[in-house]
Amino acid sequence: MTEHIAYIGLGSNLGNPEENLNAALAALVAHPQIQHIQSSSFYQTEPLGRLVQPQFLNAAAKLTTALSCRQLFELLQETESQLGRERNVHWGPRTIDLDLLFYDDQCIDEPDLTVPHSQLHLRSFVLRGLCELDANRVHPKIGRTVRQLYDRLHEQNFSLDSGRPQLVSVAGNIGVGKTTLATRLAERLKAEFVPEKYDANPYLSDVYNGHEELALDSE
Ligand code: A4P
Ligand code: MG
Repeated sequence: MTEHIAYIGLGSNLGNPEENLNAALAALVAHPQIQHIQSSSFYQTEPLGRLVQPQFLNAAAKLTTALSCRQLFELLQETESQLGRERNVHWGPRTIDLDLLFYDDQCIDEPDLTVPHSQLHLRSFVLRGLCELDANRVHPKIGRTVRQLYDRLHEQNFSLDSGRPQLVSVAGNIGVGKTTLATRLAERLKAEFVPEKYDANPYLSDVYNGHEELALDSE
């Protein structure tokens, strides 16, 4: 029997969140094909999302299982339903949310299932628990440890709006109009314009003084 290691994220902000997280862990450990489950501490977090809603209680858990990734995902969804989760408001308050964060080092991209969880690297409320469990675990797509991912967020959470570009980098030869293009894009997209800091670039003056071999470094 092949054993797999999976990590899940738990969240609740309705009813008694502590009881809800405990009930979810108990339901999972009671499953015959889940051998072992280890939970992080439970910690309170500010809600990410557009709605005014109560604070969340979040945690992460590590488990060993013979279930396939898809079977485990289905078990998480069943467990959510058993614990009274109703899917009505996207990102709204919920009795329990169980997200599949990692399943071994598998990368899965299917219409209803993305593993590693597509937003985990943007969420302190997920990474904090992962750090408690296994700070040196490397995200198989990003190639950074969960500790590195957590530290760079400074306790914040971010969301990706897939309908908008997140970062547009404008690169090109000197004098072709990069600054003009970037300024206009920033206005049009209501984005922040981050100009290159010319005076902090140690190579530029050398390039202008004829050291063409440093042109790449200057970029
Ligand atoms: N889905 C795809 N991949 C996965 C995966 N690896 N694990 C799909 C779990 N689900 C996955 O999830 C929406 C769809 O994601 C599912 O149909 C599933 O096929 P959902 O749980 O039905 O709906 P949702 O939870 O409202 O949406 P979503 O996008 O999963 O929200 P999140 O990402 O779970 O965020 N703030 C704090 N502080 N703490 C929280 O725990 N949670 C959320 C919900 C928002 N703000 C929060 C917290
Ligand atoms: Mg979810």
